[in-house]
Amino acid sequence: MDAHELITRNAAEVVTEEEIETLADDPDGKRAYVGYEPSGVLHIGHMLTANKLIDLQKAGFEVTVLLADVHAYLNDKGSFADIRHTAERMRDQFIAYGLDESNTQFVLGSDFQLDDDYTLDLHALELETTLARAERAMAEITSGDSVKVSQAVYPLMQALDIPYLGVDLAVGGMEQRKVHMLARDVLPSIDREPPTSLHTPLIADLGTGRGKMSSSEGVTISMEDSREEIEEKVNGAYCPPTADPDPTEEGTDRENPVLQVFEYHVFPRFEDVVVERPEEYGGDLEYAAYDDLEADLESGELHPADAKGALAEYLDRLIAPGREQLAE
Ligand code: IYR
Repeated sequence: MDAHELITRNAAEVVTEEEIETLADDPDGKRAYVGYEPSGVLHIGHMLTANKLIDLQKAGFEVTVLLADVHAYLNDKGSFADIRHTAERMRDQFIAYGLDESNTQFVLGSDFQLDDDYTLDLHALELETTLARAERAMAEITSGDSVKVSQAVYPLMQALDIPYLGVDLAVGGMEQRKVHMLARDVLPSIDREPPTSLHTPLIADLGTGRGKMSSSEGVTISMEDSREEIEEKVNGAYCPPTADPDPTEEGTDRENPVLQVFEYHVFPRFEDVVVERPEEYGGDLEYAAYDDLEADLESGELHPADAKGALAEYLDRLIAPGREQLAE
């Protein structure tokens, strides 16, 4: 796989394609980052962008993980001391998950976001941005009904992180896209380059195939799950024998989360995926590419129950190192 393919595979969008091509052609010195609000333990949402960071490392990027403690504080995730503690635990889990330690820089937001220069630049961006625009940028990041001033400051700090970390590429889930668009618009006002960004798709809730999988509601997979819990969650997952279930007039309102997890979590991390089956049901199936597995599920060659059995096995393999790390 060439650098461009590694960078863009499984991305929902890149902004812009031309800028990504230039980065792909750049042989060295390129840097990418993702920021995470430290809260709870690593879950499947964090793992999706971490997979992209692993792709980017293979494509020659140096990677920064921002443990965004100040952002978590602004987003009402608890006391600053507790958030700090969670950030330390998260770092170890990312390494256990497979980020190349020699090529990953972990940075705490509070290491630079409280500096004088940063604060003055932040105030300059505040002058450039309407409250309505900041609020729109946060629509898919916060759930609270009443907007606090802290939530208006938050996206401007996220924009400012990009030049302060000196990165060429900002990575995040699709829910981050409006913050990155805001960054493109406002950073030139303080003589900074508009940043390039890449967004990963949102995965539907495992139980229903609707909405988005998150740790706060519905069924998700986290580093704390035991093998048995993973099996239970995957066995209960919504998995019709098609990738495109329940099309309605307005479009498709349900996804097949089992297939999505195969596509975005399993295939990027394993060369071959084996679905074990007893001889009497046709024996094991082996897949080198996601599309073949999807086609077999649609044709009926692969039964959803067998697909789920394999999914639980591979998820367990991905999670086991982090689970062991947490137990230490
Ligand atoms: N908004 C992210 C956290 C975050 C991301 C980046 I990229 C930053 O520079 C700072 C914070 C979230 O929703 O988790």
